[in-house]
Amino acid sequence: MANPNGTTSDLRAVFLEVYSVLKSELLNDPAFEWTDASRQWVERMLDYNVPGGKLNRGLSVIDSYKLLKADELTKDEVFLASALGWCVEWLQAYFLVLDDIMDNSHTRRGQPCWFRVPKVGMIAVNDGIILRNHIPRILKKHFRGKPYYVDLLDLFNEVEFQTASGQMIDLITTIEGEKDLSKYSLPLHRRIVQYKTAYYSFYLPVACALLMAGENLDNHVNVKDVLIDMGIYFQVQDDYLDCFGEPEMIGKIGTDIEDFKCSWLVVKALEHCNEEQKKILFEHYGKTDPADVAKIKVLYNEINLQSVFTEYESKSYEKLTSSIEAHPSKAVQAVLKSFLGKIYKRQK
Ligand code: GPP
Ligand code: MG
Ligand code: MG
Ligand code: MG
Repeated sequence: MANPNGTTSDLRAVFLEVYSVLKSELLNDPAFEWTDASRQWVERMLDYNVPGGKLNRGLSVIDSYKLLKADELTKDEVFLASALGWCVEWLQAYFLVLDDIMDNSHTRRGQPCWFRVPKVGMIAVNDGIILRNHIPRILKKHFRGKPYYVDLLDLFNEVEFQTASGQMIDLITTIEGEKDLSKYSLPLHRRIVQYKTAYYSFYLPVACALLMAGENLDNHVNVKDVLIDMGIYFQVQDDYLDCFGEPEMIGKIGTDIEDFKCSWLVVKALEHCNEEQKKILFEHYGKTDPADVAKIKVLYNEINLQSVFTEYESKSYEKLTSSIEAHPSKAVQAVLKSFLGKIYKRQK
């Protein structure tokens, strides 16, 4: 039976079973002399940070592989596609644990950010490193003999580099004493979100499926371009939800205004406001006092940013759909449409 995001609940259950297998392999990894306490720490850290999200990225690897194969998958193929899906989710967990420290966030997936859990604190930094190091261990155990093994390792390395580079631009625009709203523009926003979000969230899952299907990634540059545009649209939604989403729904409390982020909302606000409103933006954006944040939110409402976003959302959907339909392969079209269907008008 298909649920609203198009993934069968069966598939989700199978996917979660693979999580248990991978976790148990990592918890019994002979490369480390485990004590009960160390094993328990890693198990709790994994359960807290890896499986609790929407799992869209991970499940997309299996969905995409199925569409590319256009054939019933063997048990072995389902396991391998799931393992790759979990590598993407492990990467995401690693990024989120560290991103929440850097963004000084409070909650994630409806619970306190990992570094805010009592007794965790900055051990979370090392946990992030552990999460990151689990990926090549999973790949080595299950893909070492595959002809695409080296390409997989290279893909994860490249995408991690791209994400960290995007994160760096995201962060250095907010340095205390150098905050300058007049530097914020759509091209800067695009550059940040392309790197910090689009490669790992959109290109990576599909690239994993393509490699598993025996494809050469160099032959799929146009697929990559569409996925990058989809990832940019996804991060604009994330920026929008940071301010206008329901924390209970999105599982996190927004911090972009306080953090002086180059969010799509502030870029659009700069575009749409008059001189007086601009003064308010310059004076109150990037301050932690709730009274300052409230002034920014009032201004966003005055200039009707919600409808600017709705307009952007439908335009993006149209553009993405026509780029997808221009693709020669029906299987690839199906992969891209399935991905777009999962995120269009998302509320979380
Ligand atoms: C999303 O930014 C980007 C990431 C989570 C990538 C982090 C990269 C690292 C190298 C740590 P965001 O801060 O808007 O996400 P969220 O709103 O979920 O906190
Ligand atoms: Mg963040
Ligand atoms: Mg961030
Ligand atoms: Mg965000």
